[in-house]
Amino acid sequence: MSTSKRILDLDGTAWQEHSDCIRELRQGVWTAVVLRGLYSTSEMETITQRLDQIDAENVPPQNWTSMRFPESFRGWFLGENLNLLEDSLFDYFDREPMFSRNMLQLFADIPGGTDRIFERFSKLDQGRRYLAAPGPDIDTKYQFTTLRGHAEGGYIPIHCDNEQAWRPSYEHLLSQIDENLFSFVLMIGKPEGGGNLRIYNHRIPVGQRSTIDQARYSKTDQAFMKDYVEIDLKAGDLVLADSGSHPHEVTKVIGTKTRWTMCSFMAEAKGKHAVYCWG
Ligand SMILES: O=C(O)CCC(=O)C(=O)O
Ligand SMILES: [Fe+2]
Repeated sequence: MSTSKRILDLDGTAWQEHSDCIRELRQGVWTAVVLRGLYSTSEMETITQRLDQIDAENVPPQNWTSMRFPESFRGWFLGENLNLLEDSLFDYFDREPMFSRNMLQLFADIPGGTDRIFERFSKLDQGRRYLAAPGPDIDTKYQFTTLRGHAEGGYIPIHCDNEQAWRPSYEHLLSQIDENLFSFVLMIGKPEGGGNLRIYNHRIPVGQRSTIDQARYSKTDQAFMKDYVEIDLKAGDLVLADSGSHPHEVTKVIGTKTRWTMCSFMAEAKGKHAVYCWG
């Protein structure tokens, strides 16, 4: 089936008819589920202004930890991306409370704040709870998301998120979760052009790859490169993607407006009672 037929695009209250669509996404029925207008344009304008303001100060703000994508991607994070962390996760969990406070403050006057996202997911996943993945010690947890900025010319090259599970920083998390990762992207600030999530119509199930090299090699198979869909999100729209198994990328940002997104990786908890999130 073509990829565009495997995108579930839900406007308005249509999501109410799909209380099982995230399980379907995990099972490969859908490549992606799009939730239109989860936040209003004006709510996202407010957040964009705050993020641009943080950026304009041109020094990593004292209270936010920030990281950079590899230089050529022209992107950066507020909060810490697990994929780019060292295996020891030194101090990472100590910084989580500050990250959560910053997120609360950023969304302070937006009704429901970021809980709006996880409450909606819960309703689309038969009531399963969505929460930050628990850390190795009692009372610790993973940072539940990251905010990302991409400047003009910024992009993310083709990859599958399941590859990330080979990184040493996942050692503890992997003992808590099912092996198939999925993710969401909320468009906060839409660039003038480009910056679309492009998903290829090709699924590489977890069991099919036993090493990161195999995963990388499969991306060089040109057969699937012409068959893809680009998800065009407006500010306030969100996409859930089977990004663990589907090769995907972010197309180059056009124009000087920063592409601002919020993005979490997710997986079912072992035991399947909940879904764990991290940034
Ligand atoms: O920003 C996006 O649209 C996708 C991000 C992504 O693929 C990733 O961070 O793994
Ligand atoms: Fe990804």
